[in-house]
Amino acid sequence: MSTDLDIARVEADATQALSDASSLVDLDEATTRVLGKKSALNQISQRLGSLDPDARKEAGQALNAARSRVQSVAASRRDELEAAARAEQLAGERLDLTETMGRLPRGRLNVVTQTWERLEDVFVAMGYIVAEGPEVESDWYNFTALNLPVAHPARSAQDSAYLDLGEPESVLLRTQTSPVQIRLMEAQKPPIYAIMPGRVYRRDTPDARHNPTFTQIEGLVVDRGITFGDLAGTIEAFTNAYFGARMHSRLRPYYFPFTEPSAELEVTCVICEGAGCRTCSNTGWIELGGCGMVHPNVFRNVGLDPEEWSGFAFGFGIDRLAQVRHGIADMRVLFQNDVRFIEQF
Ligand code: 2NM
Repeated sequence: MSTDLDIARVEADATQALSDASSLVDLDEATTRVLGKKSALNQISQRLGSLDPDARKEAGQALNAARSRVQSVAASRRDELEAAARAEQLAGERLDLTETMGRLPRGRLNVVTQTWERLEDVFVAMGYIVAEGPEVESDWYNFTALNLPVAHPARSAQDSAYLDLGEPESVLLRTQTSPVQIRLMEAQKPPIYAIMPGRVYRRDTPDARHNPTFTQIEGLVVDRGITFGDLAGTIEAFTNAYFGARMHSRLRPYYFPFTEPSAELEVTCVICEGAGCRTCSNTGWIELGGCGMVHPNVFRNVGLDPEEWSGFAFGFGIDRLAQVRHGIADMRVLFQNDVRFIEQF
């Protein structure tokens, strides 16, 4: 029998059958047919036993070589068909979104939120953590712990929004984010390097420079040996990081019950860069907030020894900062949700 010829023909037929398979199901069938138990290749293999040893060896090698070539044809045809099936599946699952694109206007963050996030970035880069706390506060956290005397005008129902809860005038919407600092000092031992951004509430009549609800960012540092120089340096570093290296800060004596000494915090006018203009009333400086060294009574109120720890705190309005930075004449537009305004940022 002419085994060589048989092998060559069977291999050619098998290769053809595999190449002709046009789907994975076809290919499975063809593979069983050309490589399985009842395949022509297998039948030749069974017939080898009747050959004499030399011829058997030679034909056996030829048969094995042919089988492995057929196997690799089957494998590469499988790769091709699988890739084609995957491409077809992806094409079928494709969603046509062209109708929605360009039609739904893209939303954006309010300019106050953008300012808030930029401020967080600047302080986080300086190693500060961001702390948050409740907006409904007790008289203790909002005033008493901060060394505000019982008769302080800020406590009056005229300035603060008290809730009809518990004892009269004992629960209110926080008027500043400082209560978060009290909570932080109670909760963790110094060193503390933290900022507290958040919404605060005062009973103001809205005008160009005031909203009864506004956002504030305060900072607190408590460590050993912190000085007023550290405070001034930190404020200057912040001013350079946020406004740019050409802008500077200055501190002017002021009074807050929770800090001693206290200072008003001003930065170079962003409009005229210090030359003097209407926005800065010709002073070259814009008032942003306040700061000071944490009052010893505040430390005592949270159980810290003022002989061991010292620190500084600062606070400024986020809305005011956005107003100054973007030259917004009237603050009320920040919350009127007029898209013509919102779209500009
Ligand atoms: C400001 C200005 C100055 C302040 C002080 C404290 C605390 F808790 F350490 F006493 N918190 N915040 C502070 C000091 C806030 O905002 C204009």
